[in-house]
Amino acid sequence: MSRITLDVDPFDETNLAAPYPMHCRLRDAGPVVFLPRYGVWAMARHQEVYASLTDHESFCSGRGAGLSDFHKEKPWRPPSLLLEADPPDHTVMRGAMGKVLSASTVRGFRQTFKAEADALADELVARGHFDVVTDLAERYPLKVFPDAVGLLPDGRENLLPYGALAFNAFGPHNRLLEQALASAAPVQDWIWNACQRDVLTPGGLGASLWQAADRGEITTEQAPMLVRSLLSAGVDTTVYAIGNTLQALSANPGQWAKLREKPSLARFAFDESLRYESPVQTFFRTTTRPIDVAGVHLPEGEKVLLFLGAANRDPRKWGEDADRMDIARPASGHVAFGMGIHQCVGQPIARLEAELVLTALAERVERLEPTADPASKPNNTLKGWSSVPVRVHPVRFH
Ligand code: OVP
Repeated sequence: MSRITLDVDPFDETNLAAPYPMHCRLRDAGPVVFLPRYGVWAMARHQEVYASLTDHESFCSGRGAGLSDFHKEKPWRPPSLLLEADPPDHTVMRGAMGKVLSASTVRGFRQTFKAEADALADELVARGHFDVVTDLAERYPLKVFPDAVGLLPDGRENLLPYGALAFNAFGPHNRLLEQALASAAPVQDWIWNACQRDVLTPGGLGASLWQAADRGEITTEQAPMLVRSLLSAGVDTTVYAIGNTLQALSANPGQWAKLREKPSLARFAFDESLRYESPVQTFFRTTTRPIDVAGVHLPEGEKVLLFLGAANRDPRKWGEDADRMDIARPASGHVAFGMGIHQCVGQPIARLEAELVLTALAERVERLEPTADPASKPNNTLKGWSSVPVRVHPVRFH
């Protein structure tokens, strides 16, 4: 079968802010299409995205999870030992990180994370109106996660700019990346310092990674790199995820009502939100060998752009109402956390944060009403909002 090409720019700011019409074009054009603008291939249907994510032998991560091919260009920072690595090296790092972020460790955070969620919900409901993004989705993870890692209180304002940089850097060298790079040097220096053993609080996730080095499971060079992964992947992702979930629920009052009725649906509501508006929209892989995809030939060494956010709205997988948010829908099988050996290792902590925030609000808020249109936050990889103003109608007898 011959190559289908499509002249779209997925990293153009209009498409980043409103990607869904472009997703539809990409999916309908074919199972795999060539984007001449960047010289890369793209997959936007669930079937092919899922198949590529679970075939790490043919679609590797070691040449970068962004547009840049690490065989051809120098990476903007030393590559992540997790995200930008392949077996067998990746396997060892994943083992160490998986142990540190295990379900049992994360269970230990529940009490403190819940107290913070409840206190914040009390404060915001008492206020009557607030911004879902700046007052909640940014504040909550920025408190509980750095505490869990064991960061000192000073300098935490560097975390969001660093995340914005890391996620813009997966895209092309456009205005967004330029802006993020402009003041990046002190931010990068602060982050690297925060990864060192002597500044991490005992008992935190960061210290646990250093203990893995003491036990010889990883090296003392690898330990700070894995702490860096926590700080790169653990903040913005949860900020966007919580923001997107509450934006979608405020725009769909019927869905909020369902959650109100049964707050134990919080975890399902979160999965459906991740499907409906995926915080991480795209990642790249690189072909390790010539490979046929649905009858189309891809050479070795080609970048392939995987549209996680489009796969999660593919009507071929989800049915004709794929664009509707429905917290009662079985959303499992979404690829918002990826799939296969690289599937999000921080899921337990992300899910805990979301569950506690959603439950705290669902218990206290009868109605979550938008008071203005949400403003989108442009990023080459992340889809989300910079501002989502709402008014809350409190439950009478909470
Ligand atoms: C969403 C991710 C994102 C950015 C950085 C890293 C991981 C890392 O390992 O540094 S996964």
